[in-house]
Amino acid sequence: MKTVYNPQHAGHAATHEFFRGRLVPAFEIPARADYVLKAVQAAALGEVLAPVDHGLAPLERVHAPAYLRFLRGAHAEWRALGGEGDAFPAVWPVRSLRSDVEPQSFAARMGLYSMDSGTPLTAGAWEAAYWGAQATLSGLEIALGDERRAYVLTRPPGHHAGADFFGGYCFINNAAVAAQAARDAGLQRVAILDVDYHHGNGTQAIFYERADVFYASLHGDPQTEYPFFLGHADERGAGAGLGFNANEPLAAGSSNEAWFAALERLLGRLQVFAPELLIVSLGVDTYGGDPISHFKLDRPEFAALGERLAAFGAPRTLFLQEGGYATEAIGLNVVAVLQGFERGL
Ligand code: OKP
Ligand code: ZN
Repeated sequence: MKTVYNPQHAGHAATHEFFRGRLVPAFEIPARADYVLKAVQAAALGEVLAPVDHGLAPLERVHAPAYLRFLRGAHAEWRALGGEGDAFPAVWPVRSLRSDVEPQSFAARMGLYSMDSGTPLTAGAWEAAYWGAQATLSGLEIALGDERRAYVLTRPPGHHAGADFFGGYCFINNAAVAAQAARDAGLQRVAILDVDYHHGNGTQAIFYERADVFYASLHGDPQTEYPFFLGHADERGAGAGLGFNANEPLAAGSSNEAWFAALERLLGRLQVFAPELLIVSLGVDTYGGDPISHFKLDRPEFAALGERLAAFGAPRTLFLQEGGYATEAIGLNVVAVLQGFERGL
């Protein structure tokens, strides 16, 4: 399988993030992608390619242009105000406050365009996220061609980012950009299977009222796990999209048996949908050793996941890197999935 690697990820390098009101060492760090790249090369998974620039238009198909404009200039604005280091939001337009007027204040716009304080907006965030989306579009082209599959190695992740907000370490929703670009390329039915420990609230929200993109996710129950405010089992889509969203929340600490049973339920739903392209939001924070998550998958389970996805038999499959914070283990866990997939083909 070919890998498209986003080298610009390294410019997004937060040292700290907010957690329980304190600055703690950041979890979403450049070393994550470095370890995966090393593992991909050591396993001789296949060619590693650089992203091709597809411009801003495919991002604007998913994200509000005003949000993208803000994001691109945000860190420069922060610096111009005398800000040092990374920028963090601190105030949000919650219920009864207005979010239809863009305030002048930078602090206010940080809140308008975000969902949490746990996502440092670094000097390199825009370039990293922009080129991550370009790597995603480049991977999509490979998957839509003779290869039929590809892996996109990028960070920051994307699945928490909504049409007009960042959060959960995410700025641009790569899975959504890929799904929309596939639709624009003429595919009729696209499925996104999100196996990251966390529910992909951004991806779900972007396609919630659409029948052409099926979002399916198994994740830590939002009653106790981030992102807390979305990802429940009763979220099945709305309007034309009713029946095209499926969530399998699992209690923190759930067994591997429970995890694979939930995976089977989702794949059963997707089999009926018969997608022409399967996009896998591949977070490996389901690993037993992950420092911020509470499932128990290990190498054999990651390999079994890959094999199962091959057996699913989608005509085309695009793997996108999402979470995974046991830094040194991420590479081996990701490669286990991808090699399992290749074996299962
Ligand atoms: C992003 B992805 C831990 C706080 C957790 C957000 C988690 C985002 C996970 N200090 N905050 O889904 O892997
Ligand atoms: Zn995650």
